[in-house]
Amino acid sequence: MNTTAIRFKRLLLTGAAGGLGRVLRPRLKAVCDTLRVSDIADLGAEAAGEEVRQAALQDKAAVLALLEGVDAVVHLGGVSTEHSFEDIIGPNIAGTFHVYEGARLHGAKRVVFASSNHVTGFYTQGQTITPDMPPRPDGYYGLSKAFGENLAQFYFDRHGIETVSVRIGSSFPEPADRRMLATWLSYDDLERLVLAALTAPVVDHTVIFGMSDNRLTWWDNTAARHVGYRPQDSSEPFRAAIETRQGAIDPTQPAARFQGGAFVTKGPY
Ligand code: 15L
Repeated sequence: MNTTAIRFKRLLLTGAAGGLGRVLRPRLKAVCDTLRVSDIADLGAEAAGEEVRQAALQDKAAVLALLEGVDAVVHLGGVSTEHSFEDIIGPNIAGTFHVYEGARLHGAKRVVFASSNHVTGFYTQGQTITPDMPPRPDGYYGLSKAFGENLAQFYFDRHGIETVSVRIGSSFPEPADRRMLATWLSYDDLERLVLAALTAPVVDHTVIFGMSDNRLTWWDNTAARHVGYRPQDSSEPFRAAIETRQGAIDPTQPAARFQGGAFVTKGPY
């Protein structure tokens, strides 16, 4: 479904073996001569036009080498749900630093950073928020993503590396519950968003929400327009089935009160 004419010489996709990495791998391959894919997990066979590089994000030398000869990075890698701080610090804190250091040393000009709605998970579902409101992380995972956004700002201000930090909502084949009626991001819209973020002429450091054109929303995504992202999907066609399946929910429960849903009480602590 990609229609962009712009082709990159070499893109790097981190976290390529993860849920969204597997979705984006073939779609990004279509817009570049070479797609370098990386993950700590097995990446399978190297397809034509791919370079497969297994690496741990906490391994600085390995990550710096990943950035060699790369035009732009789609950084999805790292721990993607709530874990102990000790489990998160290596991949998400040190790892994201290594990606930016690699970009700086090897001249990569732009990063699309997979941030998360859990940066602002402690805003209530009754609020509409904008990306410039203060972070209210709902756990160590959300905190690590807030750190990544700050890192992106720093590397833009100090080194001119541009980033679109995408606070991804819930990107799955379909919205699975009532919360995801607001947070859902279809895979096709994910692709549209990442391509827009890679190809917009100027982005500085922009923070946007990764959401489809959902009728119910807690996020003012005006900032996404200047990146050129126009979502085309919506959670609305799934509403009736979700409401029948899930029934009524108790609005006093934290998972129903806060935007981060069940994440606000998750964790090994
Ligand atoms: C995330 O950041 C997670 O990576 C994903 O697994 C989902 O749980 C999503 O947030 C969500 O909030 O639904």
